[in-house]
Amino acid sequence: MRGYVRFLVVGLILGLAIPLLIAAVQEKSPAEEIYRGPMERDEYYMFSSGGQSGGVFVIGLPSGRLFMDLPVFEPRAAYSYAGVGMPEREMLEKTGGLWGDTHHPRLSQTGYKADGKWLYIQDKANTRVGKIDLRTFRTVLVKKAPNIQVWHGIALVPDRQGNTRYVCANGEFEAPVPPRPGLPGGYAEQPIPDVGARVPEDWKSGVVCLYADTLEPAFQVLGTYGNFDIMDWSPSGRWLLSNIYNMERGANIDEMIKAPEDATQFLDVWKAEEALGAGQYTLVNGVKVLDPKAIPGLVYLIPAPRNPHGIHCQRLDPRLYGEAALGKDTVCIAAGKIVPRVNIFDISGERPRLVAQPWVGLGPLHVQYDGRGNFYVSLFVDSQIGAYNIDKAIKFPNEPDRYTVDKIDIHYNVGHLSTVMNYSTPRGDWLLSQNKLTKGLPGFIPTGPLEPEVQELIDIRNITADGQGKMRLVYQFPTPPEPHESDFIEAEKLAPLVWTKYSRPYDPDTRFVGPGESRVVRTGPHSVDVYLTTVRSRYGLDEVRVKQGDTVTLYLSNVERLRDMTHGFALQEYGVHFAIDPGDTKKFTFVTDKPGVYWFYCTWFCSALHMEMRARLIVEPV
Ligand code: CUK
Ligand code: CUA
Ligand code: CA
Repeated sequence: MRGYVRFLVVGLILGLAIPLLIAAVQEKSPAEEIYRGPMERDEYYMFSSGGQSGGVFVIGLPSGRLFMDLPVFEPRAAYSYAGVGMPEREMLEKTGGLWGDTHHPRLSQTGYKADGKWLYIQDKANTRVGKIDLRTFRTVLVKKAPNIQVWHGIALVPDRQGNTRYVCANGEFEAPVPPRPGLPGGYAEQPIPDVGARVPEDWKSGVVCLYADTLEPAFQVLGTYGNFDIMDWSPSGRWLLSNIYNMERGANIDEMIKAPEDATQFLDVWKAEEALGAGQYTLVNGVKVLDPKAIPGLVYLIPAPRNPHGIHCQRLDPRLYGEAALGKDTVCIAAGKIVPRVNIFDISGERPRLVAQPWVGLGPLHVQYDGRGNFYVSLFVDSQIGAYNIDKAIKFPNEPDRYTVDKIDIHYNVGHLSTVMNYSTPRGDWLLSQNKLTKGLPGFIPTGPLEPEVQELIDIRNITADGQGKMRLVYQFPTPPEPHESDFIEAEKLAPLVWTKYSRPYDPDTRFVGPGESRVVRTGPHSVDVYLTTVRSRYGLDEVRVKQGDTVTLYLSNVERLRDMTHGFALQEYGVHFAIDPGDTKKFTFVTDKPGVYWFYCTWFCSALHMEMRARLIVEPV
């Protein structure tokens, strides 16, 4: 009898334990990994540049769900951004225009970690940068960078405590500095030089750093030695790295790819700060410009693979970042578009040095890290991503079989690749392949000759610290054109910082209109101020009476207290449309040049009586 009980008990235990053991060993299916069901939140916010869309896509990872098409350099009525007559529009018009070409988003950091306060993104074409307040997900500042033409690479250089201090730019194209008034390029009095195959000797390109809070220029280091492309900062904040192509100074592609090598510039930020303190600068256009020839050790140029593109540094645990603790793990890797090799730089010493040049595959563009000792390279021509072990690549740079961990096919032609949290503390879980060409991908429904971009989510958790294991493609999701790169923050960190309602308007001169304060005030023979509230389901006035030829300044306050209770304001014939979030006040100016009666109405479906939420603008003829 006892034996029978024991048999039963053992049988029961085994019966329960074996399926559990099997479940624990079995990998989750891709669907289980990425699917977020109803009421299930993503683990990360991913901020992906919008490229030609001129803004930033806010995407949840790992699900790939698109949450917001955040406008920065383009107006967008849905988000009440930069409509005709609004102050944000003036900010855009003054700095270059109503479109952008955004490539590299970066999140501000406190103590070397993404802090969820600010997001920065450059506009390559118009040489400017936008600053986004992550409490409201709205662009609050746009500034043009001085003395350069075309802002490509970006870096957020921290102070010695790891707090974001500078937003630095690579000015890519050569131009006369300072730009002189008159003809484009500044040649008002002198003849315009015949550029031919070479750019003129005195045309410059280089680096400018702005203070991250105000976006006012801090210092600039210009050169006459090529085109400054991608940029990164070393974890300690000491080195600012720029990849430079076209050391040949060619003005056409044949010349630009002639020389066997180009260069990576290492700019010593701490030395730059010393030189600024010692007054070793000249003012150009009001900007403090440091001359690398006059300040020894300010920049080092190290030969890089021909026509390099990506330069990216490994970031590990922030506690290791103190200057003294910079160890052998401090590597930065540059990729060369034409040479199928990457340069591994060791930046732990007083001067950066090249330690290895391993072969990786065709068309290497960008490099990322998993924080466990491996690096990943996007191979545009091979349409692959390669994983390589850092230590082994340094020890055996001519034995790819020893340091290559794995390669995975992507679809197709990857540009950037992004490991989660790569610019703060890499998680080593997901790798995004941000592909350039979809080429009729079988799984995507066609959308005309232009297809959406495809992002591929790759599981890298199985790649070990000693360089073993396989990558696994788990998901493909479309994005509007054209993400270049992404930056990440934990959802649990950022979500609590996001405001549920506004506590102040964008424009500090804008006055909040409280409940019961709606009114029309004539301020002059041809000017009228209109104060108006919105709340479900009516505007504060049923009719607004003005005269033909009046300049109307409209202050519109949303007095709702409930998160997400946004209202709209669309006025036909006057081209007015904006949205207004809870607690916010919008200021808007227009001229009543057309007499008549115009209904204005709410464009956000806010209540069961949303259709009825409208009122009249009466423009009396004179
Ligand atoms: S660049 Cu787009 S693939 Cu502007 Cu970062 Cu390399
Ligand atoms: Cu307010 Cu619809
Ligand atoms: Ca070259």
